Amino acid sequence: MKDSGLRVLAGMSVSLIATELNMAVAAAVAAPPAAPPAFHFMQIDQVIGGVNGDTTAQAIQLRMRFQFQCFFGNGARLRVHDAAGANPIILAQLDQDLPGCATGDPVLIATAAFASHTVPVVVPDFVIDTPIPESYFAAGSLTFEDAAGTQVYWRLSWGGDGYTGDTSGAIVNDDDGEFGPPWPGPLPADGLQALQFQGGTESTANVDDYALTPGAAVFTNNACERFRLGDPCPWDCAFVACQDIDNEVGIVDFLILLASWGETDLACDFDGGGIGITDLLELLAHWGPCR
Ligand SMILES: [Ca+2]
Ligand SMILES: [Ca+2]
Ligand SMILES: [Ca+2]
Repeated sequence: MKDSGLRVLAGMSVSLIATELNMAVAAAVAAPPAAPPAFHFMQIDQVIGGVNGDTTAQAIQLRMRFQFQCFFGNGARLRVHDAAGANPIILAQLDQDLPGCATGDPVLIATAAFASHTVPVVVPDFVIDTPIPESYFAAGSLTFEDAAGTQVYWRLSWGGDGYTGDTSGAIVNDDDGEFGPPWPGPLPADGLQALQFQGGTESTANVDDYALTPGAAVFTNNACERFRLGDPCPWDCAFVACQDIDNEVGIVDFLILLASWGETDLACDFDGGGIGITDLLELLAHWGPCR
């Protein structure tokens, strides 16, 4: 009886994988065919300007909107602009191809000081050499663009009416090329929350597309490793694909724990000795968002 129940649940997790594969295929079919493999179909997924007031600790996470968008060797960069859209500063040059190249794969760019705030210690894909100045926090604009700055592929502006600069960007990621109006608040820097993309697959307007994370943010690098700003949350142990990482102890973690019953050396084996009843009970006891 137990075994058949496990088989049903394991089957459910296989069907989740199948759903992921179908979505990946659908996304691949929907992808515009003309552009060569590059980095154009990219969104700014999550940003934090400081951690608990430490404004030297900054991180930006990108997300590939389609597959084959990991070819940064072609030359990309991140820039920030002040409240008037002027005085741009290059935060980071993204100048090497990355191995993770599927739809939804993340790219993590962080300052060296960000490492002292994450569990485990962050391993970013690229380093922010020059952080966003504090004077840009009230209102400003972050752009993901090619290395020459001739094309802005994604733009996140903040500060509401306090930002008076350019809000435009490429139509490959926003149908009308208008990424504004800006998100109304400042760039978050005083706590553990990040500004996170909430929209669909492409940009409509920053004001509608972004919100603060409900709790402490979790950042993910291109190797699918998670770095938390809050307390450790080992029960958020499983995902089918990198883009499933959700900072929540939920159904995916539950199903994969059951499907891996008895196995060792897996993340959901919290107390060692193979995945078993104590692991299951621990997971259930911590059900819900990681705090
Ligand atoms: Ca738009
Ligand atoms: Ca989870
Ligand atoms: Ca165990």
